[in-house]
Order: sequence, then C-alpha cells, then structure tokens
Amino acid sequence: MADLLLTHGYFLYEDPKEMQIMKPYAPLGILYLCSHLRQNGFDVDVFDTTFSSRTALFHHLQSETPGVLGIYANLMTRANAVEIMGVARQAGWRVIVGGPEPGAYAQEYLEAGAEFVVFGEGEATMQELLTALREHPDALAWRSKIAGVAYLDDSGRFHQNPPRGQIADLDAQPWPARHAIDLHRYVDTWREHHGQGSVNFITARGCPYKCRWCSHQVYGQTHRRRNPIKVVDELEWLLTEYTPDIAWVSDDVFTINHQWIRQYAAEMHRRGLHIPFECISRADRLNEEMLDLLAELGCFRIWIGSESGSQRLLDSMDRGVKVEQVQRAVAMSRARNIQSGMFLMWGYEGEEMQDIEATIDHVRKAQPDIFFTTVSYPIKGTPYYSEIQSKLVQLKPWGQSSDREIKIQGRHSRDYYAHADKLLRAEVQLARLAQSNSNDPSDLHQLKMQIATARQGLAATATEVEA
Ligand code: B12
Ligand code: SF4
Repeated sequence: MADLLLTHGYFLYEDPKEMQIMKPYAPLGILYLCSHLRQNGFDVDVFDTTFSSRTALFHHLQSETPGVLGIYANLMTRANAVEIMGVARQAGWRVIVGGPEPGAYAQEYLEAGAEFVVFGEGEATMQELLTALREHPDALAWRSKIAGVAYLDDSGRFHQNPPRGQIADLDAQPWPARHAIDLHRYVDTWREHHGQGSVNFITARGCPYKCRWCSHQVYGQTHRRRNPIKVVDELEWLLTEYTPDIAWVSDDVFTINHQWIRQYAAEMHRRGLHIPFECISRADRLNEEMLDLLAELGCFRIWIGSESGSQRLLDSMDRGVKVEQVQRAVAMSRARNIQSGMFLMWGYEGEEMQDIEATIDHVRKAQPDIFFTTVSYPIKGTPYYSEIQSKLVQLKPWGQSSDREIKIQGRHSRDYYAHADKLLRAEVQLARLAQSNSNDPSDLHQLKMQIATARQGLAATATEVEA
C-alpha cells in the first residue's frame, strides 16, 4: 500500500461535449504534489481518471488495501469528487481534498466525507499531513497545528487553521511527475483527433490582477515566476521525452513579465528550440515587441480575455483593460499570423442592452479568429459572488451541482442570452462576409434574417427575469 493515492474526478469519456473537443491535458496540480512527495520519501501513486472510468476507479478503491486518498476538485468536478469521496470512505480510505474549489466550500466537503480540506498550494501541507498520519494515525491532537487545513473535530465542529505560506522558490521544486501517468496517451489522443500531439506546462503560479469573477482560491493575488532557464530545461526534456507537435502554456497570463519573456526567448533561441504553442494573456500585457517574440517562439494562438465590449462593464469587473487595447492586441496578433481567441461573458451584474450592443460591435470590429461566450456564473470566494450572494438560488443539492447551476434572481432569462448570442454570431459573420467581398445574396439574406429573428427574440424576452 502506497502512502498516498492521488486522483481527480475528470472522466473524459463521460462528457459528450469534451469528447467532441478531445483536447485533454495532464492534471498538473496532482502531478506537482506527486513529485514533491516522492522527493521527500513518500510512496505516491496516481490514478488518472481522464481516460479511465468511474467503475474502474471505484473497483480500485474497493479492492485495494485502503490508505490515504487525495482528490483534486474544481468547479466542474465537484459532483464526481463527492461521489468518489463517498465510495472511498465506505471502503475504509481516509480522504483529503484540495485544488481550486474545496477551500471555498470547506465545510461542505468535510461534511460530504473529507477528513481534511487543504487550502492553497498542497505540497508542504500534504507532506506534513502524511507525516502526522503515518506517525499518529489515530491520536489526532496534531490536527490543530497543521497550517493550511480545515477539519471537523470529534463533535463535528468546523476548524480552519491559519493559512500556510507559499513556496518561496519554485525552482527548487521538482517538475510534475509526468511519468506517474500515461502522458503518451494524452499526446496520442491529440494527434489522433487534431493531427498534432500537445503537452502542457506552467512557467509561473498566480495572477496579481483582480478581475472580480476570477477565482484566486489557490494562489491569492501573488505571482511567482520560475527561472526561464529552468523552464526551457523542462520544455527541452518534454520535447525529447514525448515528441509533441505543439504545446499549451497553462499560465494565467503568460506575458505578464516582459523581461522574463525576453530571457525565455533568448534561451530558446540559444538552444535552437522551437515549438508551436498557444497561451493566455491580457491585452494590456501585449505590445509589438511581445508579439514579435511570441511569433518568433512559435505562438500560433493567443487567448485574449475580453469579456465585454462595454468599457463601463469592464470597469465594473475591475478588469483593468480598455476595449481599444483588446482591439489593438487582436490586430497586432493578426499582423503576425497569430490567431486570436476571445472569451466573452453575458449577463454580468449591471449589463444592459447597450452593453450587449457594445460587445457585438467590439467583436464585429475586432474579428478574432475564435470566440467563446458564457453566461456569467459566480464562483464562490470571488468578489462577484459576494456582491450578488443575496440573489443566488441553488438549483440542485450542493453535492450534485456546480457554481454554474446557480440561478441569479432578477437577471434576464437564459433565452434572452441565447438570443444575444445568436445576434452576436450572425453580426460577426455578416461583417466577415462584407470583408471577404463575398456577395452571395443567399448568405447575405440568411444572415439578415437571423439578425432580425435574434433581435425580435431579444425584444420579446427583454422583460423576462429569473424569479
Ligand atoms: C489551464 C487551465 C485550464 C485549461 C485546462 C488544461 C490544462 N489542464 O492545462 C482549460 C482551458 C481546459 C480550462 C478549463 C476550465 N477551467 Co481552468 N484553469 C486553468 C489554469 C489557468 C491553470 C491550471 C493549472 O495547471 N494550474 C497549476 C497547478 C500547479 O495548480 P493547481 O491545479 O491549483 O494545483 C495546486 C493546488 O490547487 C493544490 N492541489 C491540487 N490538487 C490537489 C489535490 C489534493 C489532495 C491537495 C491536498 C491539494 C491539491 O496543490 C497544487 C500544487 O500546489 C487554472 C488557474 C490556475 N492558475 O491554476 C484555471 C482554473 C483551474 N480553471 C477554472 C475554470 C472555472 C475552468 C472552466 C470551468 C472554465 C469554463 N467556463 O469552461 C473549465 C473547466 C474544465 C474542466 N472540465 O475541469 C477555475 C476553477 C475555479 C474553481 N473554483 O474551481 C480556475 C482556478 C481559473 C480561475 N482563476 O477562476 N482550465
Ligand atoms: S481573469 Fe486572468 S487576468 Fe483576471 S485575475 Fe483572473 S487570471 Fe488574472
């Protein structure tokens, strides 16, 4: 029996939408935990659920000698994590949960079966927890002394210990334990469905910006970067070990530190390394020089969080970005053959019809290569959540739902936003058609019809609000 079994509740083959997308990435959080703990003398196994099944995981939990199980949970995987906890507890496992969601719902996770909820970075806390569990598995007087955990005491009372400081030197940490999972399968899955195999890695932890809807549960408002030379070492190893065709830099904002990007690019150049990659950034952290460097490094797509085309709304989100900066960033990317992707949000607090029009106008003008829209949802622990908390109605029991299935009283109906979405898509398409000088009258007619229908839909549902 290992000292710890790590898992996560993401089952790719159970998710029809994800199966269409088929772009799986390795669960870096638990792989970082695994390498750290192994380096410190613990025997750690990983049960990677991505390509596996609930049945196989449950069978494993029920047939192996029970020990300590660590589960990663995020907003999307809560229900699975809760179910895994139940099965594990029943089979005699001691359960610890961590990741971006459990800290925001510590009491709920504990009441659902976790013995400890770990807040923030898990490496040092898990090391201490495992040591204490090994030395004193039953006499739990040490519980109150471990920083960064919450637990229920013997009478069921909730306790949360003071937070733990963050890892001071990320470069002293081992790379994620990619050998603990079948990473080749991730690369092969990508290659099979998209013609190119992909791998992910991170160059930093945390984001100092304050967008009100964004979760800072794990890293707070801090930002720590790895030494660029060490990142290139890891990437060079990844290229040799897994021969990917492309990569995904899983950072919150890759181009936050321009000096860092210069050093990274210089080291990649010095070693003659080149890999096409995509990453996320912010419009205000992109300029001509950065985009030149990104293009030289092989960036083929950059995700520029945009959220809204209404400056008033962007300001109310504390986004810290101007609409014009986003327009410019998309144009500068296009000039270098870097595709741009935008995330957009409908229904943020205070959004009116003129804000929706501003968003449509913005995307129509900017013409990003891809854009995704979401009807905004409040993640527990964020300022946005606190701001609208009194209007939130849980639609399903906590353990079977997510923060995406919360109703916001007084907000427009889902139908309203569906019409807004159709209008956006048709308007952007119409602008594309005009730019391409195509004058196929049937396309034009169809798009104009779609626009008229969406506008009618918006008008018809404008007074419908969630009760
Ligand atoms: C890259 C990324 C993605 C990629 C995933 C691809 C990939 N794997 O690289 C894509 C774009 C697909 C994605 C999608 C989504 N994402 Co995302 N994503 C991220 C991002 C930027 C990096 C993840 C990462 O690699 N982190 C680095 C590792 C080292 O950190 P970590 O996972 O947190 O692990 C540490 C701790 O959490 C802890 N820990 C982790 N596991 C465990 C387990 C135990 C037992 C313990 C004790 C501790 C512990 O220790 C680890 C090491 O210190 C994070 C933000 C962030 N910076 O973390 C958001 C983030 C995780 N995503 C988020 C969201 C909301 C989503 C989506 C729902 C968005 C959407 N609307 O569709 C989807 C959901 C996808 C899904 N099915 O799960 C939120 C989650 C919020 C929440 N409360 O759960 C985050 C935090 C962004 C944010 N700031 O709001 N995402
Ligand atoms: S949305 Fe992006 S820029 Fe804003 S706080 Fe979150 S990670 Fe940082």
